[in-house]
Amino acid sequence: MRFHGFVAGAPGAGGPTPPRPHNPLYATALGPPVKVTVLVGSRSDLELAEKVRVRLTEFDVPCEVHVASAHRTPEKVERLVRDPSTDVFVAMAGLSAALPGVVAARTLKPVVGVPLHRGLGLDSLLSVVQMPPGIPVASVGLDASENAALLAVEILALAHPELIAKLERYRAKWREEPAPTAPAPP
Ligand code: AIR
Repeated sequence: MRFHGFVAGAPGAGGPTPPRPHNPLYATALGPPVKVTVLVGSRSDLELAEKVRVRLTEFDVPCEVHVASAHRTPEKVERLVRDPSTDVFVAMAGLSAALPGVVAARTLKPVVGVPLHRGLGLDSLLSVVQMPPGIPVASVGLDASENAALLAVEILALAHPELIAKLERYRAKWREEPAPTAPAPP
């Protein structure tokens, strides 16, 4: 499974997939280059985007972070969505969080949406989750940057099974019992 810059509604959509441009920057231990592109609606969201980037880096998954708002800089969003070297998008925004849905509307690649808790919480959560039929966004919980990164890795693992062992090791950490504490002195 690999998507090669296949953009919904783009000229040629539905026809043969164009070849993926080789970008040595993204050639990694994973073999064929992969890339996750993280979009955030504002500079004020960058801290959570950084958590996604750090987690992806632990999995050796290259990642780019861009500030691009569906409302303030829609042309930039459009341009980034058309990047043929992106495999999975993670889109994060607060308030009226249209960003994940707007990205999903312009691509057939998987989009992981992260509603950010900036206002009520419910505002961004519903904006990301309540997509109309036909344009799915895989939403994680409010501010759940960790899960967004892991979901992106799980999607990539479908085509890059070498990621599965890393995911298994990560899961195993959650099963580890805490080290027994020494009994309190009498
Ligand atoms: N936002 C930016 N453009 C559209 C939306 N929904 C979101 C950002 C941020 C919030 O508005 O994702 O979480 C507040 O942005 P700022 O720049 O005022 O801090």
